[in-house]
Amino acid sequence: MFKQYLDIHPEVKSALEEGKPVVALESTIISHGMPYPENIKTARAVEEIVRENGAIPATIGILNGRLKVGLNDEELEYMGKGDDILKTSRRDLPFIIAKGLNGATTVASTMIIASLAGIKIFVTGGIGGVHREAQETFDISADLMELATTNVAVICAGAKSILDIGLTLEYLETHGVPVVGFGTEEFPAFFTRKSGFGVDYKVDSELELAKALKAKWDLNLKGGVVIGNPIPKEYEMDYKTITTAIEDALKEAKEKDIKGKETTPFLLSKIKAITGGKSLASNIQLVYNNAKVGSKLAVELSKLSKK
Ligand code: PSU
Ligand code: MN
Repeated sequence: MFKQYLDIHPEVKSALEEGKPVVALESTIISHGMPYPENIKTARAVEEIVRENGAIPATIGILNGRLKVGLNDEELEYMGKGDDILKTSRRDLPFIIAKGLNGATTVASTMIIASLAGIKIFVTGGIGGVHREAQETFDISADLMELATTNVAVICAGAKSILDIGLTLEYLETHGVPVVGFGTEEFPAFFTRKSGFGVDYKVDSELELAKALKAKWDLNLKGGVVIGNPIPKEYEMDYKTITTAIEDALKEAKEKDIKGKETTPFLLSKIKAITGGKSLASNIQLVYNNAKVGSKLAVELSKLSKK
């Protein structure tokens, strides 16, 4: 039934049929998270890193209402360049399809589409979460609900402190979503390795992670896992610089009354402008680092699944 909406790239399709490791990648980070042309350059490099580490990349997005699992060169370019690419989360999917529109998928909708295609591992930069002052605004990303229900593991560099990281972790705990640190006891804060908040489990190898994922899903414990992989030290941002930038961005968002789906893209582009592009360089590097871990994890998981 759902297959009629999916266009799975032939290379991805045969990899999935043969039980080879496949890694899903999102497109909101391309269309709304980074400027052109760095976005496309990064997206291509990430796909290359996935290949170098033994897996097949499947960048997910929506073109003319079709759910694309794996984009060709031209399609990827359009995701980064087109001016009619709508940020698409769970609630938007049916309408983007019905209207035949173009959509960039968020963590939530990428998880949904990956899961429909049979992909278990998804690499991105950062997840959405509970925004600061959510007590007043009710702004909680649909990414969190998705993690509670959809069986896909998300490798990220943690959550940006544009969010209330503490409340984000509480929400995940309530919904039974494990939060894991890859080689760390502390949940990373995207631009920095530390957030001041601990993880549920520190895991030191991709194999150990793969075993935990297999056990979770063998036991029918539905939902995803958040794997926090800290940005490499050499690309980490100065704590004070990034904290000030985030605070300034939040202040401006409030003044301009930015709301709903515009909030996250607004904050991301403000932070980039305030840091003079430094944050973009870090952002790119942390995604590369996540692609490495995610691909190795996909390789281990596919080996375990064959046993
Ligand atoms: N956080 C980042 N970079 C991003 C996003 C979040 O550091 O690009 C994107 C992801 O696609 C994520 C989405 O799923 O923003 C969350 O948006 P919202 O807060 O509106 O749910
Ligand atoms: Mn929101």
